[in-house]
Amino acid sequence: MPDSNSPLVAVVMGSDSDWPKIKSVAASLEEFDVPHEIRVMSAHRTPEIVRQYATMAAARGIRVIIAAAGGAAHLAGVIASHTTLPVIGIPVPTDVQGGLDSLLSTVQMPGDVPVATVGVGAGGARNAGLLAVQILALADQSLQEKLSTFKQKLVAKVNAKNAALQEVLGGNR
Ligand code: RP5
Repeated sequence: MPDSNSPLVAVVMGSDSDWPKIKSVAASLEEFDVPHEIRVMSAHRTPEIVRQYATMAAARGIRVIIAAAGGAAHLAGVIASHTTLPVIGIPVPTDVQGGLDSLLSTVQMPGDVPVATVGVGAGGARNAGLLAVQILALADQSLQEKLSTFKQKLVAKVNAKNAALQEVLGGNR
């Protein structure tokens, strides 16, 4: 039986080489105090581990799975094939046009097996964490309140940037 400290979000990636490119996913989960676990597993190199992990995740109390992979990026799709949990895919940047290979192989899922794919790179990884928080917030009032505060801070942040730019422009634009 999962306890209150049990991870609600699983972050998995195809290789440890992905971690430096996607670690902003963990920062966004930590910002909202969402318990999570982080694992390396590969759809191609450890297919049986991936199958078992995806199959057991819901019973372990996981509510959202975030899967990052690069190149022939099949990890998110394979996980989605083994679970009814929502799966968010992070395409990891590569040398092929910045990660276009990862993006297309993550996003172009066949009908019936959805993977909510975010953008390539650090912004996408951050959004994956935030999207997981938003999914959890549907059934968690305190997370909803934290998200409202987060949105208000965004407005204040952009307003401050606008004010700073107006200073630089000297009121001439
Ligand atoms: C993918 O292959 C991984 O997600 C990684 O992006 C890529 C390369 O892996 P390594 O060769 O660096 O282990 O499965």
